[in-house]
Amino acid sequence: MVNGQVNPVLTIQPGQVQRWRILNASVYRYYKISLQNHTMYLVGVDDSLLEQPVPINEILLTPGERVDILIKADQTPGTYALQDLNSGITLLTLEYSGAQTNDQIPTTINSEIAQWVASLRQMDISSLRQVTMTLNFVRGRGAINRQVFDENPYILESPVGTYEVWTIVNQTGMDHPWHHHTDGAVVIDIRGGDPNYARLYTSVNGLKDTINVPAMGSITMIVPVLDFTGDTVFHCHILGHEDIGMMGIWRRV
Ligand SMILES: [Cu+2]
Repeated sequence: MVNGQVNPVLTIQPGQVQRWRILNASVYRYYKISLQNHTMYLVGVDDSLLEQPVPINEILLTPGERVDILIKADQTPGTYALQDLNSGITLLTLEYSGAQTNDQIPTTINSEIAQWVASLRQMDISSLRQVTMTLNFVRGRGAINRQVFDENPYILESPVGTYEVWTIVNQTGMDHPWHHHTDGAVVIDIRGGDPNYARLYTSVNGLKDTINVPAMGSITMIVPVLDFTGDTVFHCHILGHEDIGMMGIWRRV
């Protein structure tokens, strides 16, 4: 369903550009989204806008991930399917309708955050605190560093005003969408899984808080710990895994 409806129709004027903000609000489904005959222009990720639109033909969206994309109605007027390539299901139908117009895809998004993220990618990470966290199943429960949340939660204490490098290692045979609250992170390495996903998110200058950790693979990110003291959480965003304990406490001191 999209906005609570099965295959709704969305109209677009010929020549019009629309901005779509897409959230995967499913409990566990992974979508690989593609719009028939149309290029999608990625302009935003979970927590920030990019410096310029990135043309893509498909994008993996795991539970909790968000993307902002631009769509231009530059094809023969008709109807086109927004598809999930994983299941073959049509999620939404785009229908050309109304008067011709001629919107342009902007060449720059001009995000100050993107410039800041670009500078973070230049950091000497060897001088930063390195943290490794593992995702596991233990006795049928979910765990981080083999600790189940409601039994004995793993607690990571991070000083506010610092940057840390986190590596999340998936020690299970299935993917898990990692999610942490508060500050978004700069993804610098993804091992395993969809190579397009890894290439995209290790290169775009955006802040992410939900990143797929491939089965038996890993992700590494620079985490700014800049605002807010207190306790928050990180967890797998497959809700069934979070519910059985694949969650930890992030204590910001
Ligand atoms: Cu999971």
